[in-house]
Amino acid sequence: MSSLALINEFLGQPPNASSHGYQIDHILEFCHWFMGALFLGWSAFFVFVLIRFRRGRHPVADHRGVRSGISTHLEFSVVLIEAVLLLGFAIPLWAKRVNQFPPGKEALLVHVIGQQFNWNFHLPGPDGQFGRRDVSLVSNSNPIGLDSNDPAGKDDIVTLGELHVPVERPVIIELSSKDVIHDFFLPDMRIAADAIPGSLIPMWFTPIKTGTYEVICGQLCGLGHYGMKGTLAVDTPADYQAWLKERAELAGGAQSAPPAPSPTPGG
Ligand SMILES: [Cu+2]
Repeated sequence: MSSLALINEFLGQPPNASSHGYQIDHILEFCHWFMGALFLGWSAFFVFVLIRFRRGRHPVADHRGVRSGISTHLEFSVVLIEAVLLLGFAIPLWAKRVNQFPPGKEALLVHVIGQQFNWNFHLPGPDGQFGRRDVSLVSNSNPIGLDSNDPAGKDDIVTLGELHVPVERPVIIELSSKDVIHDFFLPDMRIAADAIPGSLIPMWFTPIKTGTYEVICGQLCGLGHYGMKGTLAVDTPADYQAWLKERAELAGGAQSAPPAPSPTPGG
């Protein structure tokens, strides 16, 4: 077992399935080995000090203090390694992940809307345009408040708890919440971000392995938090097209069906 697989096992992390995930894994791995070395080093130093300055040998404390420069050198090396971690790994990774989004044309844009205790996914459909959403239209049958009078929204795909994306294509997520703070967490893709009511939070990843992955809420958001789960299906391009077609047919079927009775305002 490689040391990286060992750390993943130790942290209970699933194998990485995104293009940037190995960078996260490597920094986690490095930090754990570094902290392990610090722990052993400082523990050994502690034991050494207990013995070296025991009462039997130094019955009276003196005021001269430490003469050797060894602790200064040790402290300096720790600061140096931490500076390398921060400047060499953490800041470049952050800059790449947070400031450099893939070009919009290349990526698949998805709206993710959290609510107690579900994830709603909103895709623009074949026309590539999102329909208008209005909070006053939110109901049990219309969980994201999609405006049925907006032509851009006619072919939109709205799913509850299940998101499909094609493999090897960047996915940009625009995250929001209808009620409280949630956290959209895709452990296999090594991304997570808080969904904050009133804010649109962008995040992105590129899935590199097909399969079905878990979507979880990473922020305690109420009594049903434990059940706030969904699935992310990473499909081959052909499977993804088939899924889109299936959803479009479903949406078409729903449109030809008689409209569901809606509560009359003030009634
Ligand atoms: Cu939640």
